[in-house]
Amino acid sequence: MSQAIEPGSLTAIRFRRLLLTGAGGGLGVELRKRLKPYCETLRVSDHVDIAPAAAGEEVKLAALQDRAAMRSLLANVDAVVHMGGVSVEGPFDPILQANIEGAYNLYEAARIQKVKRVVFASSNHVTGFYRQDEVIGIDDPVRPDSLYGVSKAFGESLSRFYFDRYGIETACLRIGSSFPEPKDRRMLATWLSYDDLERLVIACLATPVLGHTIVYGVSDNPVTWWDNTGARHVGFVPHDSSDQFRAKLEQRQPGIDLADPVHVYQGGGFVRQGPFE
Ligand code: 15L
Repeated sequence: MSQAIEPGSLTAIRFRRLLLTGAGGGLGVELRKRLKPYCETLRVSDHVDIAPAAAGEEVKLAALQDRAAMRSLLANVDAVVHMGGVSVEGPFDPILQANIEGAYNLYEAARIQKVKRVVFASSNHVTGFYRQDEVIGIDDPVRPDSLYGVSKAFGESLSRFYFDRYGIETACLRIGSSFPEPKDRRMLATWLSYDDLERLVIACLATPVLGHTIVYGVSDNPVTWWDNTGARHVGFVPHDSSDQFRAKLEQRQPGIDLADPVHVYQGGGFVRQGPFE
């Protein structure tokens, strides 16, 4: 089923019930609209209030660190798109609760409720301490650039364990910069359009044999640091490119100071945040 996937198209893929966590976050709000056509019921969740249920939706509030709530959240779902958790660098405790304990609770709930596929929002910050003059593949060792990146590396490792031990398939999406358009020159390399985000998530849900895989979430940008060759079985083919924004961003940011680690490492600004204690 890895045919070309057009955003918004009703393909052969149709789930009975999909769960989207983090539905109130930036990408969650976007995916909430976009996943709906692919399922009979979209269960959406967050730990804070989100927009009420529309037709074909169920809203369930649950904190990721609440093990019992997570267990009931995953009941009767075919697959999970896990966008929940802390999505930026910051103090350790919230990251510990949402991204580390939360990931454990999610996978334990998946095991107990017999959910067999998860699309896990990881991040490019798992490998943010590679340099911008390196092109890395999905099997290169992790080099997190932040506590946040470390927590996502934990989620990737945990999901690997749940695949090897219990057969729960996961795609770890090392999402680049998914915004309506790239905001700075770094994002010319890391940008993932919303349409390509949808293509990526649907490809991961639709591919017949997913296994456990890492895939960089990035559009078809001319400059790239990430090689997804090892994840070709997912069938993700990005269509968009950051090139249309290049002139504007180069004009806005004409010089790059290579003495600044922000411009040397793939993780950009994340590499010099903290410490927080
Ligand atoms: C991320 O992981 C963040 O969630 C997002 O806010 C962006 O900062 C992105 O990485 C990025 O690297 O641009």
